[in-house]
Amino acid sequence: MFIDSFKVESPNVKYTDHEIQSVYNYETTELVHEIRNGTYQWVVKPKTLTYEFKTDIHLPKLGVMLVGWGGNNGATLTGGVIANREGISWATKDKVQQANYFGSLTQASTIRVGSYNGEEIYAPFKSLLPMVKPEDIVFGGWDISDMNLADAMARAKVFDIDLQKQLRPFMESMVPLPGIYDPDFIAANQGDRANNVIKGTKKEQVQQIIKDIREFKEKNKVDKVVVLWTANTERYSNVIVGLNDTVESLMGSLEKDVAEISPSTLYAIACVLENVPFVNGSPQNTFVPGLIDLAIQRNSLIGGDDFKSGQTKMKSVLVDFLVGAGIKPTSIVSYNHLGNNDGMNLSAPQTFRSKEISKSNVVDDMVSSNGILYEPGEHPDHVVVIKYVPYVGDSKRAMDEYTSEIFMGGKNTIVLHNTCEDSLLAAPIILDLVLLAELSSRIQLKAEGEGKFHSFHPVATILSYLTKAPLVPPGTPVINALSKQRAMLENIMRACIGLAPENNMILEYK
Ligand code: NAI
Ligand code: DG6
Repeated sequence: MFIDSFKVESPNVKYTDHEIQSVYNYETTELVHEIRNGTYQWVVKPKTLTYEFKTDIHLPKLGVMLVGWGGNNGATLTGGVIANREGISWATKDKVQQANYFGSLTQASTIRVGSYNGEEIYAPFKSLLPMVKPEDIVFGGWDISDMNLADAMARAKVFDIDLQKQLRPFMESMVPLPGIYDPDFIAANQGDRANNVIKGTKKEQVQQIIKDIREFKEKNKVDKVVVLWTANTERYSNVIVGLNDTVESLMGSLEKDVAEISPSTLYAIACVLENVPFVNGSPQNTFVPGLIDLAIQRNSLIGGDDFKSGQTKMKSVLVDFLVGAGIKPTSIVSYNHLGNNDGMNLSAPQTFRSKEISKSNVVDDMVSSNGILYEPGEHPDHVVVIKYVPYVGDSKRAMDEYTSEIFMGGKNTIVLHNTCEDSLLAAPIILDLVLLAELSSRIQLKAEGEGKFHSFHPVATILSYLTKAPLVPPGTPVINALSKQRAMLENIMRACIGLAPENNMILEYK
């Protein structure tokens, strides 16, 4: 059974006019490795830590500024939200299609809230905590191409033509602001697109981005802005001592107009200086060490990297299942071909390399979790291939072959073939990223013994369900397994309303 909303009644939770306060007992373990009876032993000690959470329930008017607004993802997200807001439906060859948010964790998934008369009761994920409605977001952003969003939507060839016709009047007047263009960081084949660029030194470019954010806020009367990079994948920038390894070196390099600071890092610097959350949806190392330190210093949210939309999402489910079932994946080969502008940009070796890195490291946590299957340091062979095939446009083909060792030396090969519009997978993820980034900025917490409430660590691990290569604070484990990432997010939100984590024990029926 499905319910729309619910309220928690508990001594651990209090709803006031402006916030939800909760007290939450975090059940965890402490490990000790010590000599007992003359030999080293691992000892696991259950431990309970009490946390307090408070969530501001005032929903801000939210502005979302996309870097790469006129790209396939930017145009698809903007059009999709407008279609939902306006209640647009359109004729396809199959049926009359209604706008929806399928593929969005926050808008289209549910959580279990309990059992009622022997029936499982589910509620919308978004009912856990007050969240901004997508239709209330004001969209804007930058693009190195000056094409308006209606034409960008047509260029993307993602939406059905009947939908495009209905969206056009809403999107024609949306024109991206000039962006920071540096041909050294993206493929040479993008040069023809760059007719809308910010001139000047790198420092002046950062100042322009800050000015743009302020003017956007002012013009649209928004309370908060989240900036998200959905522009072309860049090559990795070199991380060099004295260049970008500390806050001082990064800011010093900015003053000196050093060439190796990438456009994405420049946008991110602007956002951190302006205390505006910045999320990176592409794989490049925007968050060089100096930038991460700057964000930590200024307590400004950063999150990323690289949307986890299709093939990798499947991988982080399938490998988790295989390893969790005691089956040993030994070879994972992932091909994709696509024909959109992203595919064209990724046809250059240096930008492909960024994507190859983020697509390749996604099974490490699952592999290292099973020392029965894998020797220390042992990994499955893992190969990632991406080819640009213009004809298929945004409709990406992903083919995967997983070979595993099973019982008594047997081999098991699973082959997957997935065809789907890449931007229709990415757009709902972008929506979730900005909504969750905004929500997380309204949550404060305090562990027992801590004097004051504080926000989450500025490196937003809470977003990791949505990214291929979750950015984590130094020294924090990276979790890629999708079910663990979802549980982390859901359980933190449950803690904010004084609910225990979903434990799936269903003891009441045992
Ligand atoms: P796209 O090529 O259609 O759009 C990118 C846009 O960024 C273009 O309009 C381009 O003009 C603009 N741009 C490039 N550099 C810029 C800069 N420095 N400042 C402002 N604008 C700039 O690509 P698409 O398909 O929208 O993908 C966007 C990004 O998202 C790519 O990096 C892609 O790898 C990444 N991504 C996409 C996924 C998907 O499922 N669609 C999943 C994971 C990541
Ligand atoms: C080719 O792989 C294009 C990429 O931008 C992907 O579409 C994107 O990284 C999505 O990857 P995945 O592995 O999540 O489907």
